[in-house]
Amino acid sequence: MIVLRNSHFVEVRRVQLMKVYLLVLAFALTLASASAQVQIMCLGDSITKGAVDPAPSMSGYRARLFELLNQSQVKYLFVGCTDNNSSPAMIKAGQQFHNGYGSWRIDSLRANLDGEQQPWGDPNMGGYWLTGGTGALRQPVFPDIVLLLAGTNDLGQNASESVLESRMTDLLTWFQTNRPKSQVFVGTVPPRGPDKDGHEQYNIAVTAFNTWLTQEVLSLGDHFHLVDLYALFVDGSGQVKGSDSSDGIFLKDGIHPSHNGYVAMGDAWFKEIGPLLNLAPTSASTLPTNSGSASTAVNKATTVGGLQKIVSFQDAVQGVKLTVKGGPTILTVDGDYGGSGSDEPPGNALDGDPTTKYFCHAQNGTKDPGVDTGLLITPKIGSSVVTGIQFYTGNDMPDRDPVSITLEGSNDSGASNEGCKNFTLIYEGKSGLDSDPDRGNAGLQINFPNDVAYKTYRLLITKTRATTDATQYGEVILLGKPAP
Ligand SMILES: [Ca+2]
Repeated sequence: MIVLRNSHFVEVRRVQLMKVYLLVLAFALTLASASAQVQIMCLGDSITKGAVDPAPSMSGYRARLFELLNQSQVKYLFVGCTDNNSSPAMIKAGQQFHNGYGSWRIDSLRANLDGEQQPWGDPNMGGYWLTGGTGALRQPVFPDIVLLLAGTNDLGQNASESVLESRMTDLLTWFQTNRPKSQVFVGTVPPRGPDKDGHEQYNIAVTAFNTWLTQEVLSLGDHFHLVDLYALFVDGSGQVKGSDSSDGIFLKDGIHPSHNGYVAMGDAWFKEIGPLLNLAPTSASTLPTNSGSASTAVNKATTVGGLQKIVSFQDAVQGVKLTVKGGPTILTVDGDYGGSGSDEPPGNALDGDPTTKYFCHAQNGTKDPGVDTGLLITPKIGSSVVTGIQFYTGNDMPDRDPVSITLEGSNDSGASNEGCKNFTLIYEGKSGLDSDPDRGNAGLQINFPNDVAYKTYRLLITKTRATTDATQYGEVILLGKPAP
């Protein structure tokens, strides 16, 4: 009996290895003729594999990405160790490979980058997906672009916040350390719903995870990029879309996207990797890195935590000082801001670059320096309903971080003039920087109730972390939706 089981195991193993060998051989041959191609690895679970509807959404978002990449005429190659759920067109074009495995968690994906673990569900095709090895009959892979979507199964198994975060940090830092030239695009995890029991708790957890993930991705530097996939599946008020959604984007079985949902995901990935591909020269090995800093990720993200960015570098912005909620505006002048002269002006808070800060040391003599200063912003997108805010810290001096704020709105045509006090309080409270996220990083996203649309916003700092010489912040992002 034991012998039979062993021989059966050996036979299974031999067949598996042969399958892997043939797969790798095909892969290697493709690579040999395609050294100038940008290598793209789709990495994740069943959503990456493409479930639950074989047609027309067979291959999930990969099918749409395949279509868009072909239209772009960029030379590319999907790389990975499995080819299941790939469409006949993808197979014909040699673009069937990926690393999407049904039911897999973040830690199981991580374990197979440089080792082998077959936890459950889809087979892992021998592990060592990135590092290769004789046991796996596989050469090391150096993808130029990694599209990572993981966490759905961890969240589904009720992993705690700390476990989720530690698993994801482990996976992302593996790429940072071992594939430092790869550009890693990380998707926020879609919600569940809307029609099954237990989704409410899951969606609270997924929102918390995505908020953390946003900060984590930005903190890892310019090779890491956030792609907000969660946002695709919620409506303007943050509710998970149902099968009656007007754009056909919803979660068909409560977990996996509908056909239109997969198409939207393909569009979202393509939109984010496009700028890199357009810049890509003929050799993938010299794929340029982003210049600047984490700023690229901030610039390119148009949604954060499911809400749309209302502000941008194109907005009209002025500094404010000696101003309290409900009171008249006093505008700053050159000399009220800037470390030396006026080199750190109000616009630095909206330029999409966390490394450039707005530094304001105006003071009224009775309160801490920097308190009662702020910004007057008229967003270019026009009237909007703001329901969230997020700060990025400056490059130094944590004591200068704003920790308490007020946000007011106005539709007065003179709202940007000195002396205007026709403002309505929208939010008063914490800035999201109570816990210092370290320098140049995002604080917590603060959400608040509001259903009134305004054209101009007045942000005032009411408390800094400690008494010091000024207040400063790298970025401030107002979140919400354009007025209907
Ligand atoms: Ca800035």
